[in-house]
Amino acid sequence: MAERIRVTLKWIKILDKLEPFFKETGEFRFRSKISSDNEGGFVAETRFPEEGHYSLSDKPGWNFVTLNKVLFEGAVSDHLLVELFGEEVDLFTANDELDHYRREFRGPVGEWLGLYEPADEGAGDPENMSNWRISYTIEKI
Ligand SMILES: [Ca+2]
Ligand SMILES: [Ca+2]
Ligand SMILES: [Ca+2]
Repeated sequence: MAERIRVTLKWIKILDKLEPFFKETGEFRFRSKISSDNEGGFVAETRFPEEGHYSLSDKPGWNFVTLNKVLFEGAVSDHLLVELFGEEVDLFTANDELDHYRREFRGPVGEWLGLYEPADEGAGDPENMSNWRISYTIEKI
């Protein structure tokens, strides 16, 4: 049975600014890709910020961006794939990529509604990557 859900990205924390030591902040851009093979299959992509970049450091107080951004609203029945990409923009060399986040949900929607955060699954927590951390919710609407 299809259920309507909402995926909301709460925040992002940068652990490596991917810049030389003398540069205080990096120029970060992000992209989400929410997809499913349900309902005939779909892909919903969102870029943020819409223009420009976030200036973020990896120092406490400067490495955090509160987003509360809705990445997807729609119907699914038993499959959802959440992917997040981040890059730090460089002018004269290729942009630096943050780790690719990928988490796939299968089975009844009710089993995977909830809060996904970096510190609740021990070592290898998927939301706790080598160079960034994320937190998001999947809720029924
Ligand atoms: Ca860089
Ligand atoms: Ca840069
Ligand atoms: Ca987690």
